[in-house]
Amino acid sequence: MRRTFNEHIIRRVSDLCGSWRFLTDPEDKGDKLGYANGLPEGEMVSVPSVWNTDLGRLNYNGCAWYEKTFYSEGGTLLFDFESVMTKADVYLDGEHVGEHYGAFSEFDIIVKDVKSGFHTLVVRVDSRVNEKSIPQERVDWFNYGGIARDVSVHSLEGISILTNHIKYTLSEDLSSADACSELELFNAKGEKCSSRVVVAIGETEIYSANVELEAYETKTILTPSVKMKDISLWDVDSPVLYSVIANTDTDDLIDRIGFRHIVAGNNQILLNGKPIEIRGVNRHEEHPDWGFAFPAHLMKKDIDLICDLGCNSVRGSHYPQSRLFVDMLDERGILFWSEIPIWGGGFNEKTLSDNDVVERGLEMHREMVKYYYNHPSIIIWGMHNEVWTPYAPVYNITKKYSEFLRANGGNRLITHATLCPLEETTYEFDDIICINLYHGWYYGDMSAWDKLMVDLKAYMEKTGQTGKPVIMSEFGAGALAGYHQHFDNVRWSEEFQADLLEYCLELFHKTDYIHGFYIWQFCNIRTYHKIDLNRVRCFNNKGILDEYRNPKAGYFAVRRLYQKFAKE
Ligand code: ADA
Repeated sequence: MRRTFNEHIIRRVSDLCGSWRFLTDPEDKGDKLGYANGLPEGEMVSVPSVWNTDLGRLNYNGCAWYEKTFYSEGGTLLFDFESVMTKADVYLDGEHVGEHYGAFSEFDIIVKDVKSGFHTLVVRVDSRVNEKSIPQERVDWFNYGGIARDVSVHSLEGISILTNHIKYTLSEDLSSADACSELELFNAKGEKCSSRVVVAIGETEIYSANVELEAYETKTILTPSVKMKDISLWDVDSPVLYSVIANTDTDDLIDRIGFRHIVAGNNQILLNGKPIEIRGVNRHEEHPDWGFAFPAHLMKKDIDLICDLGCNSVRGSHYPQSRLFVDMLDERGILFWSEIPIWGGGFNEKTLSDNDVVERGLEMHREMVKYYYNHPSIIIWGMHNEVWTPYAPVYNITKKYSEFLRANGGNRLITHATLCPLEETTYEFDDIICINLYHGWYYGDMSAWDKLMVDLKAYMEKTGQTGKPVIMSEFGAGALAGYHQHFDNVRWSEEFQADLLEYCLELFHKTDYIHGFYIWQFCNIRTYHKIDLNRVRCFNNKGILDEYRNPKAGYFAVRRLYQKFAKE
């Protein structure tokens, strides 16, 4: 498990990253051939990785098998997978022990009664897309396949802690918090078992009690609230984090929280009671050499660049990004928008009416909340991106997802990114209105932005949304790195992109009901070769950095304005 700190001191955890045997299965016959018991052949690859960045495999889309041998003293084991792209079937010593769908969601699989000795873990990975997939085939990023984030195996003994969400309410003056813990406990023993369970936030013990569970029972406990006085807030200029340690007699789980409050309304976004303007970028967690198996040192570099730009926020477009990255944002006081990969352009009305797809989306929200709940940097949950909201079923989906997030998502703003701001039917479910538009690039000229500022205000009044803060969540233009022009309006030049971004940022910044902006996009990304939107080189070239993080003129234009706005 890659975090910036150790999650366990008591629990025995073995890292399963490193060399795995790997075999592609283009005809999908591995099941019949018994690959689940062990691969007959294969090359050694390094996990985490995606296979498409290997020589000759860029466009391989299908099944592949991974095998790893490991030693365990046995008992109850928990296998933690941070990201398998996209469908995973997991086999232990030939037995199917679990499966998971969804490229960017972490999941774990518990296996009981494992014998002591060497074991073979086999994972069948299927990257193919069908009519029930999230995202759909038509998407503006590359559909990589592989085991893209870390894998580990944990020995669970006695009463074990599966999750620990710290819930708190701040006093009006923000100096104290009523905090409690929602603990998911599991008895890893095949007989009744009891243990003392203790939870502490920093130096303050907020819970200590004996808990008894039946054999293999899972139980969720909401502990009583405890007042914590004189707390330090987590804020952008002072990101104070508290350790959270949960212990049983045989297990532990360590995490961190930050106390902060976010609210939107009355034409402002207030972080810890103070108005804030969001200065952000959209970031894919992708690199041409590693795909989605993104190295830690590059995460730090991305954040250094994001800070250098003068940003105070990142939108994790369009899926949950590594928790390691979010840990780094927690530590550096950068606000984060986390969303699931419902990328509207690929979804037609029929798919959006399909109950399996809707439930799959809900499950992705559940997983996002489960693993990311404690991160203070996450201030926004995104439900979907550019789904065509005038479609009838979208109203119900948005209602369903917003109800789930409101009930379970903690103190966060809920939104979706729309591309039809003047036809929207679902603003009522949002705390902030988020708009993706490409005037001056795909359609319209720059004056269309000025007109939008007027029309949107009128539409919000008409639909009863006045006072809800607006964020411009995507806008931008393609630029080929190194292509320069003296003349105005030469598409694909770095100057064209820089001019468009400057125009937009200055306009949005002076518009009273707009409270933030996320540039599309931080850096170029590799994309789906069939997407019909001028993807020169098969990349989306709207990055203000190229895909290797070299700056274009747009980077310096944005930096000049963001740093200026930050000082105002
Ligand atoms: C959309 C979408 C992005 C990207 C962008 C573009 O707004 O949300 O993922 O595809 O358009 O570059 O066209």
